[in-house]
Amino acid sequence: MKPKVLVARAVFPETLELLRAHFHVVSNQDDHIWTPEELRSRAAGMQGVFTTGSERIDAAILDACPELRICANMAVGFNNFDVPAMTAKGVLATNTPDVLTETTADFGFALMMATARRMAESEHFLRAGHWDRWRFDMFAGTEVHGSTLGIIGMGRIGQGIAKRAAHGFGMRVIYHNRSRLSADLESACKATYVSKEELLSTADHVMLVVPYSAESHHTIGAKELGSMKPSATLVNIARGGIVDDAALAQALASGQLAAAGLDVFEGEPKVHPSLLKLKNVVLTPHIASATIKTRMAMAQLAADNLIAYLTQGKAITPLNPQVIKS
Ligand code: 8YV
Repeated sequence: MKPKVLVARAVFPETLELLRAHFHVVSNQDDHIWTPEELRSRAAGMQGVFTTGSERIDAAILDACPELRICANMAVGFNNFDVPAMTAKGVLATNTPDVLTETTADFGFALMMATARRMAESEHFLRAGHWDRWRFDMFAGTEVHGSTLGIIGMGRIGQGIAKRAAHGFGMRVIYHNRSRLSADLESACKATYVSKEELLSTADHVMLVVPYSAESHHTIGAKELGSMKPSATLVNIARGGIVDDAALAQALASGQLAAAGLDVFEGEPKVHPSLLKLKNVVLTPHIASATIKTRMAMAQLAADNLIAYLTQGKAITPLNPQVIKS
């Protein structure tokens, strides 16, 4: 009998077709947002679950689904997985690294440019019919080329952004990371390691690409915002919760910080109401990896992990490889 797999959100028809060739598939093609209880009852009896970053896999669902063997996340971030609990229950966790690196780096860079050069604010102004003349300082923003970019979180995506900045825009790149990169990687990225304090006080643009964890919660709060240059911009393409959004809204409203670009939010899809009222913030709905090609590659990799594990006991991108029996 074919193993049973739950696809927890709507996905590409091609992904479902591929999964159906190997599994008995129950899918949520109507894209209902299930409560944790609904997810639990639908996952009961399944051997695999295809998740996105929105579905939480924790001890409660693992207890309710003793037959579960793998959860394949269509995301590189996996803060929706309680990996230690999964490991304890012998459930494999997989994610989708690499396939989204360059696309996400493109978006981070684009969001920084849109923020610094006030693209969203000026577009709204034009559409609202307010443009009646040229002015010497109209939507004058902050320089990008030749300025200093500070990257917090120098994994694959951070490195992709550093290369774009240093090689394409002649920016000076400084970074802070839990561990320092090798000399080879630092030279490929033309990036200099500095303390978080030095980064915040020196950078003209700060980019957050750090994974979410209890440790990285509110990496940027009121204190950190207070140590940034008033002319600086802040971009978050990492995860909601890395920034204290209420403190950020206050800093943007008071002129303590020039502008921000946010693709992720605390408690998304809800957005802090104060942020919605501000002009000096560019807001996008968690789309940094959203090109058709990249999203298809992410879906394919999640599906391939399910197929490899449930049909051959192997995995392509395991997060807890220790559960795989040799
Ligand atoms: C996903 C992301 O689109 O990969 C990640 O970690 O944040 C995005 O690329 C999102 O998590 C939905 O799965």
